[in-house]
Amino acid sequence: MTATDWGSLLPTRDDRFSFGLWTVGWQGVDVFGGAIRPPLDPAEAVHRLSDLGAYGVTFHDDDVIPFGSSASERLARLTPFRKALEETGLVVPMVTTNLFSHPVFRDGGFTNNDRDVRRFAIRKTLDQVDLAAELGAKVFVAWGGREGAESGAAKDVKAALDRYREAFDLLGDYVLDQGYDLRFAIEPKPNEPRGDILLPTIGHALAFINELAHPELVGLNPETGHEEMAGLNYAHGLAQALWHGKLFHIDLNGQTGPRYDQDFRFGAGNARGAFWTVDIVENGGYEGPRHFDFKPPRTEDMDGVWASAAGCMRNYLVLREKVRAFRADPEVQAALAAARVDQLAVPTVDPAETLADLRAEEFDPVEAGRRGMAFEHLDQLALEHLYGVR
Ligand code: GLT
Ligand code: MN
Ligand code: MN
Repeated sequence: MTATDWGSLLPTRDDRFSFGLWTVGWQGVDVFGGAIRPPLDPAEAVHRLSDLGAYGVTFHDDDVIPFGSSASERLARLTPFRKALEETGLVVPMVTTNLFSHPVFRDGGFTNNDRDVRRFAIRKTLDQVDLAAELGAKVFVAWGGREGAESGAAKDVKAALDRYREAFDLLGDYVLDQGYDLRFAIEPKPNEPRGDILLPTIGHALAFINELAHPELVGLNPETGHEEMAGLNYAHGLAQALWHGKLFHIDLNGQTGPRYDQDFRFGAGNARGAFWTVDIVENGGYEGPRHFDFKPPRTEDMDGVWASAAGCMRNYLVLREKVRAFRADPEVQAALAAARVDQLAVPTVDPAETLADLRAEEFDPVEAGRRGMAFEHLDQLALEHLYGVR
């Protein structure tokens, strides 16, 4: 095996890296302080991301068209953005609606207690669905950041889920009526900005999708940090979403355990988790964009923002090399065999067998109980690839 030339590992369009406009455009407003960076023009973001090697940009309606814009203002904002896309060849693989920033969404959009707000949220989303179709986006993300509660009696959770389902059913009907080639991807998150958010994990969202009128139109957009905030294993969550055929999109970033939503650049935070994330994304059958949803820390000026964005892609590529080397390593293959990983693919009972056959089988649990699984050696090999000593 030839040694990797780490210096020449640069992102290309074929890697399909995409970024939300709200990521590099985040001005650093947080709970404790206001903006520390200037607003970023969407067209400039498109050019800078293109220069860095991205292939796509994604955005909320409000990221390009300020809330409350008239039809002429809308056009005036969209025209230079479209021009930047044409000039760079960047694509828009996904878009989404902002149903969380304006005060009107203080209690959420689709599940707001106020019916007029819910109706407004659906109208706002329909407008963005039309724009999605126009720009060729294939995925429409639904992050229900404000769909939730801080207190008990304030939210009838079962009624909220009825309204949530109603919204997705209406949106699904609309996409089918219009003949749009567009699917929805729910993005779970356990908390923040609400005390508790509805559809808090991948598992909750999967169960919810099964109750919809058009479940085939709705899948998931799991985010690294959102699963890890709940102490969950992101790579396992991705694997289960793939198993259900529901991994429509991904939000890659970095997080260090259960605490506030850190949105670090991808590869920062839980590096071991990031290794297994790249392994499942590359080898598990996911075919969508490698989308980064991170927040360049408030310490950074605009140079730091672009360094942080470049770091997301570079860390992905570095980990992809390490995952490939791990999978190709003959010692790893021997360790996988010793750990009997392949045996799990064999059905437990043959189709030709009966349960009577199964029950009649001789088995010595004492002897079988002495067998070690040899997982530690296998995991050590993975860590040595990750640490760069193999
Ligand atoms: C917001 C949130 C993200 C979501 C975005 C899509 S907006 O920044 O923190 O996780 O993916 O609405
Ligand atoms: Mn996200
Ligand atoms: Mn996040």
